[in-house]
Amino acid sequence: MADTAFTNATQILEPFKGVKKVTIEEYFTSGHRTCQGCESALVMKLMVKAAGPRTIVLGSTGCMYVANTTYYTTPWVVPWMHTQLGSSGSAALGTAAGLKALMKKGKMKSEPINVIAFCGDGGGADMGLGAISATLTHKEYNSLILLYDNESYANTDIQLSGSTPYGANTTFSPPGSVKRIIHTRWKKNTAGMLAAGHPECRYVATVDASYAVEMMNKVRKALTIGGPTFIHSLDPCPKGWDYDPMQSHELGELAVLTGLWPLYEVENGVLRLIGKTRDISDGRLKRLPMRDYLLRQGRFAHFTDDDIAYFQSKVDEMWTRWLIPGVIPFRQQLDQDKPPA
Ligand SMILES: Cc1ncc(C[n+]2csc(CCOP(=O)(O)OP(=O)(O)O)c2C)c(N)n1
Ligand code: SF4
Ligand SMILES: [Mg+2]
Repeated sequence: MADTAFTNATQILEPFKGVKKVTIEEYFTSGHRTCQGCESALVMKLMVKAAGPRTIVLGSTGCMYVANTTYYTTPWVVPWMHTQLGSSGSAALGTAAGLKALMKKGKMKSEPINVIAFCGDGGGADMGLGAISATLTHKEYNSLILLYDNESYANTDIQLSGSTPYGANTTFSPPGSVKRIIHTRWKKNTAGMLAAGHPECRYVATVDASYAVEMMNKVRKALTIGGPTFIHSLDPCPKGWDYDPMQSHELGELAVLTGLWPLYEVENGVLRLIGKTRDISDGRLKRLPMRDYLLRQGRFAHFTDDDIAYFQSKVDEMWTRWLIPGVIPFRQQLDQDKPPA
């Protein structure tokens, strides 16, 4: 529920109780030029559908800016503004503060208006991380930052970002005959980091558009709860991940079913695992092998069995050794870790 004690009013957006209850109005329509099968475009559509018409959308440079505002065309029905690549956090905070000031001075009607700023993984998890962090410390302003993560700087032709998975073939990490794996770093844990480090932020969640109703309900909850909130979405990208566009939905599901992309929300400091992720955690569902996920994508086509085994072992580690499986990576020291006396 919205807490109006320290924020300007938020809209009360009740969750959609099943797909048949989802509203039919669209606020991200035709007129965009994203690739066929682009999950990030679907995320935009679901995000603003969940938010409704009294919404301002701000977006940093990247595919979801460029392909959605080609000259003379745009799919946005709600007010929309572009902001600089690393500035989704600043844009969210500035807009929320501006609205609040105008309403306070009586220069604009006092009413709840959703402020959503989106960013890509390059713009959000790398370049704009500082601005997002700052925004998440200002509990007096309502805004949602949604990071759509296609795991590369896609708009400039698939350069690797801090969110690119281990070993993936990107234009900055092409596999060669001498060195097969160029990108050797594990993906940054952005949502876990932001949830753990921002005590004033009341809501952080991970989403996946293959679970669309759940995703929209998390957007609705974030906007209702008030203060600064953050949602991280994993988005299959046919161009960057190199697969047939018709597999986008299935790949999104596989990311969750393999345990690679845990779905959770942290609300007022309480963690809740969601859906299939909770089933995995409670032992009702066995994680699918990473092989199924990796070998459907051209960006991992150079992987040997050893590479797949390594990737699998790192995902297993997330589930067996992390302090909170899939969410908080460090763990307490165990007796066997201690060096011999
Ligand atoms: C300060 C700055 N540096 C570089 C660029 C060039 N640039 C435009 S879009 C983009 C990629 C952004 O990647 P990401 O945020 O992941 O969004 P995506 O393109 O993947 O949707 C880059 C590097 C820019 N616009 N501004
Ligand atoms: S490159 Fe990827 S994120 Fe960009 S429009 Fe195409 S599918 Fe979408
Ligand atoms: Mg990206």
